[in-house]
Amino acid sequence: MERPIDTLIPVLGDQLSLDLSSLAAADAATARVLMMEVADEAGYVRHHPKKIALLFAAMRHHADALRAAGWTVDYVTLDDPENSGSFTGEVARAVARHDPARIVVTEAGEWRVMAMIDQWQTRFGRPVDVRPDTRFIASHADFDAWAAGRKQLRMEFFYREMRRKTGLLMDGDQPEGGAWNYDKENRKPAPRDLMMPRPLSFAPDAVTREVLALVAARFGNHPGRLDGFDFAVTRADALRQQGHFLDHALASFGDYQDAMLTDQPFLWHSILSPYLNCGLLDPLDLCREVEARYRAGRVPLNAAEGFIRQIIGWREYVRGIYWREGPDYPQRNFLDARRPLPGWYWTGETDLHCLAQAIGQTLDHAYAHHIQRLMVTGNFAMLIGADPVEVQRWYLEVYADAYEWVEAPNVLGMSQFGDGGLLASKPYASSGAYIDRMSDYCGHCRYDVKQRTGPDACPFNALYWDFLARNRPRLGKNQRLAMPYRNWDRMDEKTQAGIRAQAKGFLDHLDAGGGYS
Ligand code: FAD
Ligand code: DLZ
Ligand code: SF4
Repeated sequence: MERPIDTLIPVLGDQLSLDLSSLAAADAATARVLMMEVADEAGYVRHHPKKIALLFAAMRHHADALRAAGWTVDYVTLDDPENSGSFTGEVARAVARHDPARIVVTEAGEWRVMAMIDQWQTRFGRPVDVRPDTRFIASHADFDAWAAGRKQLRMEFFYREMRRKTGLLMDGDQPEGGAWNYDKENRKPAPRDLMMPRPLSFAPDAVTREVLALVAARFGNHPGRLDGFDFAVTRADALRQQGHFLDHALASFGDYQDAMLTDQPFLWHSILSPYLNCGLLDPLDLCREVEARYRAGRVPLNAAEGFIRQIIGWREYVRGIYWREGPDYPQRNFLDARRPLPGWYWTGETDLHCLAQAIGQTLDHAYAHHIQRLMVTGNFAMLIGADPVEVQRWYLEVYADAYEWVEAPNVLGMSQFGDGGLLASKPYASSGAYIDRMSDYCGHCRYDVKQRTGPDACPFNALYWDFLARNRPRLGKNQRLAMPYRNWDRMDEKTQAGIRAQAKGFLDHLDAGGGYS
């Protein structure tokens, strides 16, 4: 006789791990796992079709993995005629089906979904046990304890705590090699003639092909290309991509971390964030593998340290900030920026070559690497004064790795300075010179990166100075901007007026719907 179900375990689309805390708190013999493709999640922003396909295909394969591990899974597909379209609606139907004594769920990755879960106990009249997400290294309490009483929450100091906590790249209580951070060695422009690794390509199986047909039919009008979908959708394949990165790209990851090259979207990056964020890969396991390669003498310290810092430093830190700052954090707008994003952010049709590259690759692959996100699309959006809520929505839509906990601090805090300096000590604003130094983009561009004014001048140049000038009341006292403000003050009035007129001409053109295309 079948035993009654005592525990319902909703497993969300970014919780695709067999080591999930909710599973650890239940007995497979008397629990029912609930996985659900729901219209609300797929539609709360216009996610890139590749992102939805990744999630649905990975969810369907994960349901099989759970079954193979002994769990019984109710899986609700998007096209199930009974599908209510929401997490709460599907939990309600599962409660009605199984009448479980309790619900156990791993905490959600964002405030929006936590607000839903918080209502379940009252709504369903039974205990709801919300377990911490143990896939992260720092718990909320760890982060709050670190942050308490500090005037500034700088990533670097948090990162050192995480090194100590995990023991990664430690030599006793000292950092391996004598320094905590080798970032200075990680700023080389990429040479074109080196053999560049490409991420592995995974041919869709029958399950994934069914998802692709569903996504094409339901979300084909979302921005981004679905064709060419070749993400890993199982843990085994995600581990293959991890191994491929460790073997072929990690050694150069540090050196070329900030580099950009025309028609080379991936360079020496890992392309692992979509898998880390949905649960197919484990961040700490990955870091231990990276350390092992360093200890075996297979990769240099600047590469291993640089990579580990991104995961146990930045990734954990932005999550800590997101939960600490509360649900209103994404609404902040320190620079009072109100301009809509240009329509060509959704098409890539612009003659600013750097933006055409970063946006085009994003629409093709649901991926761009960090410096493209920060110093091209993010920098440009901040320089033109784009509304940070709109900028965040764009990032949340177009990247396969985007979930609010990681997207919002990166976009609002790091890239738009929308939190006024909580996360970044100064705005990541730059003229065309930075892009020219770190890429080959400017050589392919119709604009001249050396000119500030005139019809061929690189738009970033005038926009950069105009950004500083118009935001002086808010930024003028920032010590880290003292030098650029001094340089601006050294220019004569006529030069300043020419630059500002150039920027105004460009912004007027954007406001009139001009695409520079
Ligand atoms: P690699 O360059 O190989 O780095 C290794 C890993 O480090 C990544 O997989 C990621 O897990 C982690 N990592 C690196 N930098 C960060 C960071 N700043 N914050 C968190 N994790 C980091 N990352 C996301 O996962 N989701 C997002 O929605 C997202 N939005 C971003 C928006 C902006 C404006 C910026 C500037 C950065 C954003 N990032 C985001 C961080 C970073 O750009 C991506 O994690 C990275 O590009 C993913 O590609 P990769 O796996 O090849 O990374
Ligand atoms: C991103 C996403 C999408 C597109 N669709 C689903 C879905 O149908 N079902 C699901 O469980 N999860 C989905 N997700 C991921 C969720 O949005 C993610 O689990 C929450 O953001 C966590 O707070
Ligand atoms: Fe971008 Fe300016 Fe370089 Fe063109 S010249 S690629 S617009 S930075």
